[in-house]
Amino acid sequence: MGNGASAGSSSQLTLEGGEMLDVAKIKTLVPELRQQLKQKDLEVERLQNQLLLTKQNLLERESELGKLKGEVHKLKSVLQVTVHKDGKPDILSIIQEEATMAGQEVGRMKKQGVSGESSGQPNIDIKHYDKDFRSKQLIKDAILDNDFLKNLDSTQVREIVDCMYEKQIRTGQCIVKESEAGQHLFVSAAIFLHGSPNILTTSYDGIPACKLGRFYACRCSSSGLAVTDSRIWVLDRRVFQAIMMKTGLQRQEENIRFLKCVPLLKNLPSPKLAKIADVLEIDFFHEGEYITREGAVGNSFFIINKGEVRVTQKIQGHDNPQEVRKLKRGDYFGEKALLSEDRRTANVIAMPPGVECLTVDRDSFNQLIGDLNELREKDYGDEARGAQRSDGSSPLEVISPTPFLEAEHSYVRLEDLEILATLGMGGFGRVELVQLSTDRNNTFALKCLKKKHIVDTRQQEHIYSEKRIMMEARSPFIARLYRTFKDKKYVYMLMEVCLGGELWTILRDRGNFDDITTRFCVACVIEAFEYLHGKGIIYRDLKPENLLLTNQGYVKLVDFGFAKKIGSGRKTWTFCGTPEYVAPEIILNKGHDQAADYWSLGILMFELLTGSPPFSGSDPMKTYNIILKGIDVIEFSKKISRNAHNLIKRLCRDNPAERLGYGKNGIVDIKKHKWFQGFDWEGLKTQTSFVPPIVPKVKGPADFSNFDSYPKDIDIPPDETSGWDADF
Ligand code: 6J7
Repeated sequence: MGNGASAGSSSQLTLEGGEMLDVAKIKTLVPELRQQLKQKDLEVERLQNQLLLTKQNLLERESELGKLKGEVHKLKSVLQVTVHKDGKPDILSIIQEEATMAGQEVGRMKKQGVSGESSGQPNIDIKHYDKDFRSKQLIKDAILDNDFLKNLDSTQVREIVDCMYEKQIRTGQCIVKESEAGQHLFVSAAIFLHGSPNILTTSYDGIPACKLGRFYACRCSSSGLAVTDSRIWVLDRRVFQAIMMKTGLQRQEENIRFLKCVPLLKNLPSPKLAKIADVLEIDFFHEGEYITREGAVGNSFFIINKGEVRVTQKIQGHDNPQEVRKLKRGDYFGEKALLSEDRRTANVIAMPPGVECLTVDRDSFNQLIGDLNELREKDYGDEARGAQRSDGSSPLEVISPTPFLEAEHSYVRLEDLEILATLGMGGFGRVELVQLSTDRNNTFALKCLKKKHIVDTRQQEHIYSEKRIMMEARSPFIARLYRTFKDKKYVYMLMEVCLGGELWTILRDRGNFDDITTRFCVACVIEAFEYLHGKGIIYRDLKPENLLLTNQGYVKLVDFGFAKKIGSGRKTWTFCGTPEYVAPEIILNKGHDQAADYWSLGILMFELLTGSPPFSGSDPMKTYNIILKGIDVIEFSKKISRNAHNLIKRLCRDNPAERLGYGKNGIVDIKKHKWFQGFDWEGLKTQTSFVPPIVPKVKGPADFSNFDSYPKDIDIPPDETSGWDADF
């Protein structure tokens, strides 16, 4: 009996409050009470189940909340990069940007890099297909009518025309599948295409913009459906790349071959000749035409490729200019106005049947040729008429530091690492802050790359290149890579951690940086570039997202996924970079080199000073179109000082060879620019006498508070066991 009741007489029970209960009556109640108890038990069970469900629901909600937080962060970021010139966010751009990004990689909020497959030299058979004159003309017209392709030279256009093959399509056949990355270029003649109403609504005799978008390895949201049986001309993307590469190399080789025959230049080292070959323009002059006119302002230097010229001058005692000499193939002229005068000192006139000259403009001349002694000491015998000499200075060579390799942190094993937080994430995987279980003060950044994603996006070669370059790099302005691991699902990179956070996050929170902060950040990047370029490496993915702050506030370059060792005077053709930051020669597939990094330096300056990059469209194709219009059409905000404006323009020249940094002094020319006047380069290099403009608060080796928070990883990638990573 419980505490609350006592036995009264034999047939009665007395409850605590004095209430009397008849035992016989109770006995009759027992089954009913049992039944009630059972029901209560069932109810408890039901409630417990409900509680469990709610808990599960709660967990799901928590995970959703995490995702939502990511989305909010993403939207915030997109807002930052799509703010219009009037300072107001462009909602349409945001939506489109979202759509574009969603098409490429869910969950990314920062500017995202794109890359063609890392195939290196495409080993492709360039096959020609017979076609009649009308078809050839049709394809050619379509090419010349396209904003991108019209920039190609005639040899390239001819090759493309010859390599296109015919394909029959049936009514209703989908020409471009929604999910297909751009593998083909189509020229559709009198074919009616329709797809999503905003892009393909009408007939095309040329290349629809979206097809070209696919061609440039980005996606778009439209499909092309044939509404009648018809024919299209097709070019495989890899053949296009091979053509661009072959013709680019051929042109460069031809120019170099010729330059080697020019007595003035024949002793120059090959990398220098390659650079000169890059800047050459070919100009044709009809017989009798004045190529230079005495007394006129002159800005070009000429080398005769075909034909002959007459040189005449005003001579005292003669009414008319007198001929002083003739020049032939391989001879040059026009240096005097560039060296000491800005006016021409003689007339140079084309002789019959006309003359073809290789022309170099003033900037390129000064950077690449102007220091040659032969030019500076040239004496035409007309000193009495005021010709002057000027002194030259010897070019500064960039000395590449010897790599110092050491097996630092080689003792660390993957299983000794404990994850503390996520520092960054993307489609590739995540970067985790990890600590050594045996020494908690020892923290690292562990980049975990999904092998399946690497294989799907054909980035194997880039990953190896990233490893090679980062393992060897020893610069205070480049994050260290200590060692790598791999398992069935991931490859891992164990890297130095920079707990000051991403420059991108700080820029997002502050809106823009002042001149001093920007100068400091750009200077750190220049130091990193000087180191890399000295080793023949191009970086190709500069943007605030790839710059981290150390605890002291110095800037380090991270993410070498697109970096490549090309050597000196060489070019590469793989499409690489982040749309807003890619240089025109990359878009146009002309072959690119270190000069593409100088372009991106100008873009970085602009973005840091204003908060958004100068060239930005609602999708990558629009961005590329804006880039091709050039920096001159971009409005510069008042936030950009006069000197900064000047430097940006000199870095963002359309012609790579004209960019500051590409000349004979290399990157030193950038360091000497007025915007850097008084800047303590030595102090920066040694990281001693310098107080960085942003000194982050970092409480300890495990303090990740300077990074945004990321949702937990719920996506477990499948195993990838093809073996491509055997040597990783
Ligand atoms: Br070729 C040649 N011969 C002469 C000459 O006798 N006197 C001068 N002043 N110039 C000569 N030239 C070339 C020289 O490269 O003609 C070019 C006219 O333009 C001159 O350079 P420029 O003064 O820039």
